[in-house]
Amino acid sequence: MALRSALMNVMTAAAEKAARGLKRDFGEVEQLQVSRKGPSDFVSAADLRAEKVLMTELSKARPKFGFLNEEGGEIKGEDDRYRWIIDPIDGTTNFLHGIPHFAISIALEYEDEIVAGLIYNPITDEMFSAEKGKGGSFNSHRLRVSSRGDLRDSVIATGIPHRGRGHHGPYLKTLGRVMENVAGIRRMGTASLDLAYVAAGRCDGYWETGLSPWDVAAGVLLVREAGGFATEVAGGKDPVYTGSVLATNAKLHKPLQELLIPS
Ligand code: LIP
Repeated sequence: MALRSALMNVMTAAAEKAARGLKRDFGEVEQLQVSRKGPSDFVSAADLRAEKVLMTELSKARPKFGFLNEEGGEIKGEDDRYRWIIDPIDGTTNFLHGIPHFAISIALEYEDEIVAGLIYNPITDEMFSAEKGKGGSFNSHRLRVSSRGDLRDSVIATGIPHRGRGHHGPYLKTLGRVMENVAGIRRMGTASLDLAYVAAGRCDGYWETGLSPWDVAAGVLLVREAGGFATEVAGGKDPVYTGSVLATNAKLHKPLQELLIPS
């Protein structure tokens, strides 16, 4: 495995620092679960705290870069070619319910292109990262998508629209078509980790719509650097800003897309 670049060192250090606070806060949420008021105010505060740590650490190392954040929105940098796109807790609903499946997601954009991405689950201590043109890594292994070519053997992740989000009827029809043709469907609740799992070959494909750039910017790069395809569901090249994502290993893109959008 090649030595980690200076840029990746910066991203890793920021994620590890934010993760320490999130781990403490997650322990607290597990306690708050049983209280009547529930932990939602506490979780919003944890989200903001983690975002602040990420911004402080990333700005210390790269003071001129801007930000696009889930919590704080867009902050212009002195060098407008570079922008961090960060989600301090992707999978907020899981976090809020004490489910240990959430992640910090950090992407770096250079002149409108994602050039580096890192996704870290602080609870499992699994870190997935990639740089454009250099491949990716998962802890100390090389990231590589699965080689399954038959949908019948494949595990496909998705995001199911919930209250107030998405078109439930059409989604259920699509899901029905996919269900009948695959070995298993997973709805794990964290888009960045769904993409990281495709990049690591744990899942063979993933689709979801209605997402935001901070949910997917890092993960899309990871999938591509791991030898997979990441497009919009309809095939367009901009999953990050349309929030419509179809990510698969190298063989399943067309067959899965044909189920999602039947001709
Ligand atoms: C979440 C995504 C998840 C999606 C949720 C939500 P958040 O991001 O990771 O896959 O289904 O609706 O968008 O809000 O936890 O950062």
